[in-house]
Parts: sequence; structure tokens; C-alpha cells
Amino acid sequence: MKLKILNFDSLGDERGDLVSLESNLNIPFEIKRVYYLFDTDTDSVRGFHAHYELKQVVIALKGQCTFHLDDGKEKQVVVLNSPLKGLLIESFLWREMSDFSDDCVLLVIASQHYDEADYIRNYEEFLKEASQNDT
Ligand code: T46
Repeated sequence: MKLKILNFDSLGDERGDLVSLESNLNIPFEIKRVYYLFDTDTDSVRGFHAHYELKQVVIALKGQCTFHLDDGKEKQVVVLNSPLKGLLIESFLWREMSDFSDDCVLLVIASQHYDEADYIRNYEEFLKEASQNDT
């Protein structure tokens, strides 16, 4: 599975921590969009889609949540719970997010502007597209 955890160095000192994220340096693509999820209902499950092109790095700035990832052949579960770790989600990965802690703030760094046409929201369609992309 195309899954990678990025480790970010803190530039902190006795005053506290600071992490800098930069296009094509510690973020492995040009950053086109940033969004964040917060105050998510702890019972909510989000996602249920994959992307054709979009790459993203997801960071739990506060709290934690669980990512269920599926490349059509293999499934993997990742708990995000550190502002020093980023989950790189490449294209053609089905994602579902659950178990949001009350205080969870998820930062998402994206390689493309928002485009609904880039979403694959039907799981059967995803399996078909993922197997074609794999060949
Ligand atoms: C992903 C996970 C981690 C916009 O208008 N612009 C945006 O940039 C985004 C991300 C969303 N929206 C709209 C589309 C929906 O009407 O905001 C609403 C909620 O989005 P969605 O239901 O897609 O949220 P999630 O949490 O299921 O998925 C989001 C991202 O869409 C997705 O790319 O990987 O977070």
C-alpha cells in the first residue's frame, strides 16, 4: 500500500514547539490548499471516498482520530495522534475516518484545489478504477 508517515522536526525551544511545512521540502508536493476539521462529532465516520489525482498530508494538530485506508487490495488502519507526524495519502486510496476525540483538530495539506470531479464516492467504482490504475 502507498502509505507513508512523515516525521516533522520541531523547531521548538524552551518557549514551546514550532513546525514549519513547506512545498516540495517536508511536504512532498506543491501545496495548493489547506483545510482543517474540528468539533467533529465523536460518533461520526467521515470520508467514504478516494481521489483520482489528489495527494494529501493529514496531521492531528490536537487530539486523535483513526484512518481506515484501502488500496483495493489491502487495508490498513492508522491512528493519528501527534502534531509531529503526517499521514501521506496518495491518490486511489479509499479512506474512512472515525473515533475522533472530542478535542481533535485535523489539518489537511492538499496538492490540488477543491474539485468534486476528483472524488470517487462509490466503492465498487473505486475498486474498478484502482485495479485499472494498478496495471
Ligand atoms: C479527504 C478527507 C480527509 C469544500 O467545499 N472544499 C474543500 O476543500 C473540502 C475538503 C470540502 N468542501 C465541501 C464539500 C462538502 O460539501 O465541504 C463539505 C464536507 O466535505 P466532505 O464531505 O468531502 O468531508 P470529508 O471529511 O468526508 O472528507 C474531507 C475531504 O473532502 C477529503 O478529500 O480526504 O477530508
